[in-house]
Amino acid sequence: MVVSDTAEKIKKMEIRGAGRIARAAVAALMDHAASATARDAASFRNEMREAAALLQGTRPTAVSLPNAIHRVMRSLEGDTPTVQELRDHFIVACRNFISSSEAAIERIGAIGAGHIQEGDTLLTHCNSEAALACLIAAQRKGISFEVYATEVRPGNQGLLTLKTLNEARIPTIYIVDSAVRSVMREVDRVIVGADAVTVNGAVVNKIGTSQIALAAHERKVSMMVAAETYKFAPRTILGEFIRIEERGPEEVLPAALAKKLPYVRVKNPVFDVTPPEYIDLIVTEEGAIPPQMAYIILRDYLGWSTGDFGGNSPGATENFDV
Ligand code: RI2
Repeated sequence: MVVSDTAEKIKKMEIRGAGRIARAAVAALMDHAASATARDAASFRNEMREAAALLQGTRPTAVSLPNAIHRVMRSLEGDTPTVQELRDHFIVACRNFISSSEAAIERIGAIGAGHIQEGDTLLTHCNSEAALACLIAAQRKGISFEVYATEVRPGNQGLLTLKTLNEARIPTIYIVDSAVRSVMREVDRVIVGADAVTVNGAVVNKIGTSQIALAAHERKVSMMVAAETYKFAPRTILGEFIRIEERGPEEVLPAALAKKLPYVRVKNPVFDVTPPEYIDLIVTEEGAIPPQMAYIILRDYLGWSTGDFGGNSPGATENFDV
């Protein structure tokens, strides 16, 4: 797909979910590389940087997006004599990212399923392929359980979750977002995805997640997060915050109605931050960790340290919006 089309679809949330947008962006860069017209390595790198910047600017919160772009853009570093070699190298890096991202979901599913027990009642929020992979893998292991799935105002991503759970024949109860605390007494564990994980183990996920975590904490219900390691945010090592995306008011209040209410204004933050104290476990493809181990993932598995942020390499990290 053309880069600008993919960028538009990510912006409009026709392509959504932190993992999916990362793979879609990398797939678009791969197509772009295949059809790039540049005749020398320097212009090829520039062409790819422009495309990467367009994709990276689409949604500010999901760290999977800049992390994925950075990972493939890194393959353009070094001395590669011809455009063809550079292109081949880049395409291999893109394919590797996409397949490792898919393998991570499988692995998270297998690890997460080990934390689901016979007869459990779970609760999930929004539509996370990593969280759903855990539920589907548990179902395949023959464990019986049921799931509360939230509606997820204003985007209604809960409907996507219902469809997936129904296809997997997992008994599911659909609730409005505000019913979470009422049903928490029946819940054994909460499982959600993540758009970003900070160095101190805080989890940024769909708005409402932190309220769910509070309600779970109150009743000592276990809170599990399923997240690929490329959702861990390197620049939080420097103390930077994750920018929380705010989307348009019309997603919450129809424009025609808003016109009749001149004293009313809408605030529409689409993510919130759950502090590590309210999280029991983060299931990654490298294993299930307590949130306090997030720094170890960034340092030992992803190889980031505070000294990594000064350079101006292709896919430069200075554009990371985290
Ligand atoms: P996976 C989604 O964001 C949700 O917040 C979801 O929990 C998270 O990405 C992770 O999803 P949005 O794109 O990567 O719906 O696990 O705003 O699919």
